[in-house]
This record gives sequence, C-alpha cells and structure tokens, in this order.
Amino acid sequence: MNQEKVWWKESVVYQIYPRSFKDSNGDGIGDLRGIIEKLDYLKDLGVTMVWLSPIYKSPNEDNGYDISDYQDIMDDFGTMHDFDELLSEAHKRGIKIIMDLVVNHTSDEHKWFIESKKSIDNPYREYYIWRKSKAGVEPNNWGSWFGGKAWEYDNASDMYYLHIFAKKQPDLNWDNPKVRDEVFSMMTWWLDKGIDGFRMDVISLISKVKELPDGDTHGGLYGDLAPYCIHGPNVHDYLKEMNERVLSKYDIMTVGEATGVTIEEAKKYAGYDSGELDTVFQFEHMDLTNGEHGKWSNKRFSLLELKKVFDKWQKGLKGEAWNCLFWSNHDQPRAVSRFGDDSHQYREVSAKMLGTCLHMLQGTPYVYQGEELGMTNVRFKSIDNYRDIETINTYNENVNNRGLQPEIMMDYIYHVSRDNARTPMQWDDTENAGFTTGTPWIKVNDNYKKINAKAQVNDENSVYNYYKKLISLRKEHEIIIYGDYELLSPEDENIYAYIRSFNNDKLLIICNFSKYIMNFEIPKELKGKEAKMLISNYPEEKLADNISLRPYEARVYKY
Ligand code: TEU
Ligand code: CA
Repeated sequence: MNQEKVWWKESVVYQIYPRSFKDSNGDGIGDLRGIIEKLDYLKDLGVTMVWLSPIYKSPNEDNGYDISDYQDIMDDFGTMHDFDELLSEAHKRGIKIIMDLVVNHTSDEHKWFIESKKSIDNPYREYYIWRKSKAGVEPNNWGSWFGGKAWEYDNASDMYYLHIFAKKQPDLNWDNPKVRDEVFSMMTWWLDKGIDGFRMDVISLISKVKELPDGDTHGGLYGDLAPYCIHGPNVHDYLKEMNERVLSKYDIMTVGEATGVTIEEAKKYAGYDSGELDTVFQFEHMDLTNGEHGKWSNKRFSLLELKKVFDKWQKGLKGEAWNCLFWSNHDQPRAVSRFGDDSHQYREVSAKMLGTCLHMLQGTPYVYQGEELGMTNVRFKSIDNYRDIETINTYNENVNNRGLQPEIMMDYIYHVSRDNARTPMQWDDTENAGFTTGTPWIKVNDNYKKINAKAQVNDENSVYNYYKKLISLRKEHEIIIYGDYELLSPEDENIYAYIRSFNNDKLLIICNFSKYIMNFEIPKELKGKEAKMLISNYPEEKLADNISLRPYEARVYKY
C-alpha cells in the first residue's frame, strides 16, 4: 500500500456547515436545497468532495452534533428526498459527499436514550455510561469539555450518566456490542445510499478506561478526562471491527477527528496497513494559540512552532500514512484572521499566501466554506449575539462564576469562538449577504458588502480565483500530490519555505508570513537554474538567487 495512488489523495475537500451556507426558503437557516443551488459554484471552484456537517434530526443543542435520529433529516434542513437529490446532483458534477458521523454520543432525545433513562433494567440501559454514586457526589471529578461537570444526575434511578460534551449529549457505551451493531448497520444504510465516506466526530474518544478514575484538576475546578477517554483501551479494536464489517466493503474515504492524536497514534488509526481509517485530522497547529485558559486566549501563533508541527507531520507520516491539511473548520476561527492578516491592506494577499502554503504540502487539503473568499472573524458587541453553546457556557462560567473581566472574555471570543466560522456564507452585497431573505439564525459579518462571492467570482485577482487556480494546479501536477517534502531554513521566523520532489522534478514554495519585506536565498542546489512560476499572489518578478519578498508574498516555482 506504500505511496499507492488513490483518488482521495488527489481530492480537495470543501466543508459545508449547512446551517450557515445557503437558505433556500427564507426561514433564516441554511438547508439542503440551498446547497443544491450552490453546487455549480463548488464545481466552478474545482473541489471534488464535500464534507457535510451533520444534517440529521437533532434538537440543535450543539447545531446537529447532538443527533436524535441518525436515519432522518433535520426539519430545518429539508427532507430525505432533498438529500437524495443533493447526492445525485453532486455526483453528476463529479463531487463526492462525505457525511459527518457523530457516534461518540447521541442527543438525550434519541430513542435509545429515552429508553435507557426509563429504568435500570431497560434493554437500552447499557447503551450509555451510567454510574452509581453517593448522593450529591458525582462518580468522579471530570469536567465537561463544554463547561461544568461531565456527569448528569438522574432522579428516577439515582444514578449519573456521562457526557463529555453538553448534558444533552450523553456518551454512548461502545463496550456494548449492541451499540456497535446499531452504529454499523446505520453506517451501512448510508453507504448503500451511495455516499462517499465519513468524517468521524471525536472518534478518538469512543473507548473509556473502565474504572473512570478521577482526573488531574491542574489547579482548576474539574478533573481532566482526556487521559482516560482519548485513544482509550479498545478504540483500535472497535475501529478494526468497523472497518471489517462496514468500511472495507466500499470504495470510500474516511477521516477521523482524532482529538489529541500523536504521530504514533495516527499510524495506528490510519497507517496504510492499519485496517482502520484512511486518514485522521490532527490538531497540533490549532493548539499553538492555547494559553492559561486552554483554547480561550488571544495569543498569536509563532511561525517557528507552526513549521515544527507541519514538518513533524509531513515527515512523520511519510510513506506510512496520509496527512489532512486544514487551516480552519466549523470549530475554529477564520484562517485569515488567525494565521494571516485580516486588515484591509493585507487580507487578500495573506489569504492567498495561506492557501499556497497549505495546498502545496503533502496531504489532502480541506477548504472551509468562505475561506476561498478570505472571510474573516466577527466581533459581535454583545454575548447575546453569540449562538454557540461552547462560547456561551464558557462565558458564563468564566465571567459569572470565576470573575474574569467580561472585556477579556470577549477578546478571547473574538479570537477563537466557534461562531467566527459560523456566520453566514457571504454570497453577495444584498441584505444578509444573500444568505437568506429572512432573519438569519446568527448575524452576518458586517463586511459582506466588501467580501462576497459575487464580487470575487468575476474578478480574476480575487482570493476565490486564486483558490480555484491552486485547486486546478493539483490536477495538473502530480508532484503537488505525491512529491516528497523537505523544509528549508527552519530557523527563519518569518518565511516558510519548502521543497517538494518527485521523479526529477522539484517544486520550491516560499511564503512570507509577515507584513515586512523579507529576503530569501534560493537553496544552493537550485541556484541559477531555470524555473517556471506556477502561482504567486503578486505580479511576477524575475527569479534571482536572492529574492526580496513583499508583505505576505507567496511564490511557487517548478524546476
Ligand atoms: O469537536 C470535538 C472537540 O474536541 C471540540 O471540543 C473542539 O475541540 C472544540 O469545539 C473546539 O473549540 C467535535 C465537533 O467538531 C464539534 O462541532 C462538536 O461540538 C463536538 O465534536 C461534539 O460533537
Ligand atoms: Ca431554510
């Protein structure tokens, strides 16, 4: 399997967060028919796969990541008929569709949980993780990742159930073979419909250490559950079983959201011979801005550290597994605001630079909706304008319970709140950015008059058309997909430069991550040689042995 050519290595994936993509019926909520309307846009952009964030029935405590029926569509989004049409229209345009698979937990309104809660001898009781404890004392000290305790008390049975996320998201008990049977048959049902794979939500959390011991409080209120839930004792057995019983029967792509994954673990999940998944998302570059309150921080990343992370993953998986490349997703701030410069002067050029840097690495690139327009973070004046449960819970906990200054918390929110990525897609300069004719479920970013798809599609110098070119280059040059990677000048604090090599060809990628003019010396082996510029975000200048790079300049040369 080593370095074998496979279609999903050659794909570019576009992530759609349906709630915020396109509303077709004026209720203010994006929907499946809205996505169908925009398939030609995606085809024009050139992406070959779409990852749909959850569209299943859900009470929307966590915007669809709390599922109450895995085999039905959320009313807000449309019907199963709409879904079938979306799938076939996408396929007609050469676009595959992968679905979000959220099986670490369900909604508390799922019929399994409703049954499970009824009594301790209900057949569904063991579908979830219930524990007895002394009155008023949780089974252990774990804190939920969405704030508060990770246990919820149930009066009727005098027991607690575990929820790593919100209390309306009870964790499934994967040690119960019946749970695995149900999940696998549900997956088979979707695959038989013709979908092209799954993005697996927090799949690294599905197996918990049986004893559920107290976690380290690190001086805080709650114990850290991570060591007992991430890459737990049976996770690899369960994924091997899933692969054998389901995945291996289809020509699909899987990507696991492997929160907390290391290189070693990544090879277990997605090594070419692992018999588990095809790929995993790692999050080390997302964690570079973490501070004393974890992800809630206003820290700027350091390019030296970013290069270390990418370099480690590019080399670490070489020949053994395949990378996923992303700057953002529905849980993260906007790429250009976080890693580039979203000021008027540099937004476009830095967004293009980031696209270049990422798309020329080895791996399958993901474009999060709006990234191809250089959409930015949002700054709502009041916490009341935010919709994300994680943001709201953390605000309440930090400001109301722990006395953190509201201005400090708002500043963190402006930097890292998930709602930065969830404001509506900016289609044009009409009211509500052309996202809806009604009232959007979350406010649009005020900058839509300047930043929108309509303006960019017809402007050959736009971020959109730059992304389009990046995506088409990948289809023309195998080296971009399969070439080996080598980092240049690792100690440079402002420039990320690397070489890709394939057969006798080389690519030189040079990216200036600063707003200052920076000098870069072409590596010895390439000095004086002729090269063709494949893409750049500035007008071309003659290639010299010593280049002076303009603010956020990116260049790709083929030798
Ligand atoms: O996110 C997993 C996860 O680990 C989150 O806590 C993530 O780190 C956080 O949102 C970053 O701020 C997945 C989904 O992507 C997310 O949208 C869901 O809310 C979560 O699982 C629960 O299903
Ligand atoms: Ca709608």
